[in-house]
Amino acid sequence: MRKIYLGLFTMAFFTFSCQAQKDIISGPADKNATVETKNLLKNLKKLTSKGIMFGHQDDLLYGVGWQNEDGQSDVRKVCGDYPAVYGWELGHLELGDSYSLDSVPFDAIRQHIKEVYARGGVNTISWHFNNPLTGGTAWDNSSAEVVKSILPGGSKHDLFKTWMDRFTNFITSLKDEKGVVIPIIFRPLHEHTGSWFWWGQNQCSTTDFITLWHFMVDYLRDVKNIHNLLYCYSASDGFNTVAEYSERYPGNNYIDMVGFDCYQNNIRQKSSLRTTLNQKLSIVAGMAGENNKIAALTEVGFEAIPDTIWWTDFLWKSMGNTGISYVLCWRNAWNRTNHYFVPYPGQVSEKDFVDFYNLPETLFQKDITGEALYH
Ligand code: BMA
Repeated sequence: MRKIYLGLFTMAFFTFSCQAQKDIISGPADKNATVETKNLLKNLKKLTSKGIMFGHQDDLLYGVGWQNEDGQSDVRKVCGDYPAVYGWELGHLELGDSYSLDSVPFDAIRQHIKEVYARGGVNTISWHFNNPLTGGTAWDNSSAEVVKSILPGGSKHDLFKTWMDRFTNFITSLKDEKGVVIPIIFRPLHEHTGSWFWWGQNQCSTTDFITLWHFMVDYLRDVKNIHNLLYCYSASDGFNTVAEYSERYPGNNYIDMVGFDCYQNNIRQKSSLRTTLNQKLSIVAGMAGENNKIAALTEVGFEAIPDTIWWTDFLWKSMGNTGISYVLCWRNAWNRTNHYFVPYPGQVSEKDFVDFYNLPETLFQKDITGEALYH
């Protein structure tokens, strides 16, 4: 009997200490998140049993051959429905500019975020902010001192706080007509496992990266009282194990979603990439499940989509069985030749995109309208 008690006690202790170590939480990382933000997280989790939401960067702002036309969307032109998820990019907001690094007025982004929220879609934000130490772009990876310089005590800390304040002003301006602040999936410091941005793997230590993440969340959440953000940890695809993927994970109290970005670069790569993408998504979805988080393919694409069956034969086959929440394809630039990642009418993968749209488990706006994600 004593042995049984001892065994039970050990098991209970073990379970407890594992949980304590992982600090599994049920709601958002922000305990004071608004009701709508809490509901969004809860409903996103629920929705993973139904399918994978389709997302597109800058979908309503411009597309191939057009720019700034009300109600327009390349996704809608091709399949008759809007995406379920929209990515928006805030690079240069930190400078106080009124146009983003992609020449988009921030006012237009704000307007579209409101429009998406009003019809029950999901908004996510990335931020290619400039290099605060050198004054270069986000891609200026010339110095390994940048992250340190913006941490408390660093020479650029005050400057960085002014950037966070500008971000705060933008985020608090995202309100519906009743004054409800709109929930946003915030995906800062993305692709940090690569070394092409100033916050990348070779540009800062693990400790400094995590300290920066903590500073940003603490500042927004506890100092600025921002409570409409879900925080997304989004690596690049250069990892092979969960340990590599999680090396700079800021902890369960600082993260709501986990994902990574992955691009196909040539036709020959297709079958090997399909296999590895599926494996990596399974790793991340498994890690999300264990930590009570949601997983996503936060950026994906094959520039100019030269593969006529890319959607059903590559994308769906790589992710269909992984239980992720959403997939986001990158933008269809109007001012950069062949820089597009979803089809437009007449594009070679158009028909296959419609087949992808018609799969019961791909979710677009019409599939999620009834889900009332914010309620
Ligand atoms: C990149 C490209 C760039 C763009 C940047 C930020 O992948 O699309 O043209 O400036 O994203 O949106």
